[in-house]
Amino acid sequence: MKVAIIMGSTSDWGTMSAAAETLKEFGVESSVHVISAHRTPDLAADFAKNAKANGYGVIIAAAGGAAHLGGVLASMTTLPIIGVPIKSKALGGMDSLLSIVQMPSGIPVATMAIDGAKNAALYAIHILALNDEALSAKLDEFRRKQTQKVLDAKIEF
Ligand code: RP5
Repeated sequence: MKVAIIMGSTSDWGTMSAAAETLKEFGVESSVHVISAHRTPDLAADFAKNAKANGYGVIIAAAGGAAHLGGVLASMTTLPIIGVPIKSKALGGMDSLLSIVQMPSGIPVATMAIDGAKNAALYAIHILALNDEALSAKLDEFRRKQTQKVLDAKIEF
């Protein structure tokens, strides 16, 4: 299954390219879309309603400011939505974070850290790995290498 990376603006790509890179490293097919909940609401609805039928398994939704993109998409699909709050100019991303994390009961959106693009991709991979043993093995190997890197770290002083 594919992962959709949806961003509210092209200006989010500098942050979200890390998600695309991580998915690529794991061999997970993804596509990137600029869809805004407020600037292109019809497109947002169309994408969410057809995402499952179009072969997507997870949607990553990144937005800044009043970041309602993830919630809007989640209202129209039962695919898991992973929200990435983009660091905003005015409030440093706190507005984005709170807009995503405080979803009212009934329509969940998994919320990553501010600018947490890489973890969004990893979380999507975790979800897809539930039904994909080869992908699950890749995650194990990723963790093994990550652990080894910490164990090998030397502090020079
Ligand atoms: C949101 O507004 C986008 O997700 C972006 O993070 C923020 C600013 O967008 P631009 O004004 O840069 O297009 O919709």
